[in-house]
Amino acid sequence: MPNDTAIREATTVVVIGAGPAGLTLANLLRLAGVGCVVLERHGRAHVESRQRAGVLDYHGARVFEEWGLAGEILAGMPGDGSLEIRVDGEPRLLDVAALSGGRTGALIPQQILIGRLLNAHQKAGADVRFAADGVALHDIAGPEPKVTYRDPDGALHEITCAYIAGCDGAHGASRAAVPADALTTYSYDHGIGWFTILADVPPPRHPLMAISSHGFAAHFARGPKASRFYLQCDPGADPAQWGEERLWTQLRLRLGDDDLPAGTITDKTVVDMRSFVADPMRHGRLFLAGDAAHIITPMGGKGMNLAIADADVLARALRAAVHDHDDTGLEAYSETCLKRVWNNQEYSRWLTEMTHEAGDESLAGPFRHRLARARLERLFTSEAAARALVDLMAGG
Ligand code: RFL
Repeated sequence: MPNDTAIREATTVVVIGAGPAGLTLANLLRLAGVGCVVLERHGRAHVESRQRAGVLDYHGARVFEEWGLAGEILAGMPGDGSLEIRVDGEPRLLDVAALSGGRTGALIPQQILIGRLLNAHQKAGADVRFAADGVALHDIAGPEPKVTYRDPDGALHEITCAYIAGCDGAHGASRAAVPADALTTYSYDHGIGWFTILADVPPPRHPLMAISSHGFAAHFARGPKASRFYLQCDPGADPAQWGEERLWTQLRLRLGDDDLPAGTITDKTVVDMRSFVADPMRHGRLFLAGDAAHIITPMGGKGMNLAIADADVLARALRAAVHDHDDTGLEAYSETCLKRVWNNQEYSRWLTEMTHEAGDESLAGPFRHRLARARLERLFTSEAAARALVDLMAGG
């Protein structure tokens, strides 16, 4: 622990990280009457401008409905009623709303969700501290854990609490505070890269995945005037090698759309498709949630949704522990969340395999290429197969 004099404070839960997991949890704890302080490394403007995910699945939307937050968080956001899978330029539509019996989610860009969660929380006078430097966890296995950090003026704070929620993403301080021998970790490299851009291009009519021998591509809405595009590429590819001309040419080719307009590109990244799971998601009084505990590839759009689902389970468990001295929810937290995490890892892997191997034959060879094509075809010839897919899309 740092040895200069600290400003000593106390709360029930310290939430580390103001991403989807941390801000959902903080809002739910506020509604549950459980005191908490949120510590975020970055400034508010940075947190509110990070554009990543864009689909809240049915289960995620239900979380906000069940806690009475849907009006504030989801107002005006369109639904995601259909999915287009374009195969060799031929559009094929899955009516997700009909197949799922109306269990659809909402198209909401991650940064809008974050802004709304922050507004809802701060309007109620809640405590979110930005630019918290050097956040460190202490005594996490004991009865009275502490979290220290420096505020933007350099003052050291020490917050004593009953529980810590580690919601600080894949590279945060929380998971790193757990002794290595107390966690089993599982990693998988899918051997595929996704070159992704955000661009000022009108969104597609429906979320769109395109499969062809030129490689996988996808086009998703990110608000009324912006789109996120994904293109399969070599893992570790250098974004500098994807000049604008190559990019738009490849997108038009892979999406089978010669008329796709080129818009201003506002972000360019290469994502290597990797998965990671830490088990258990708890150590003593520290509970990990969201990307701090598990990373899933963007295929299937589940990263943000798993973060929200963890926050819901943790908020309910903490409410019971704090108000009713009932620890059963906390005891079950890790197992409950990991069941969902593995189910979604399998979904993401299954979808990755099918959509990539059905395209470029050189990826996994001609035999698997044909297996993937058969799997794909089944979605349009077997209602049971299509329903199985939309059931996973709904989440839960
Ligand atoms: P986040 O969003 O990373 O938030 C963690 C927060 O913790 C802060 N932090 C710290 N604060 C204090 N002290 C420290 N030591 C700290 N270290 C970190 C960070 O500044 C941050 O504010 O994790 P969280 O809340 O678990 O949420 C996870 C989701 O954000 C993530 O799963 C998704 O963004 C993943 N993802 C996608 N998910 C989807 O559901 N659908 C998508 O389409 C989708 N597309 C994407 C994505 C992720 C991408 N990235 C990360 C490359 C597209 C991209 C490009």
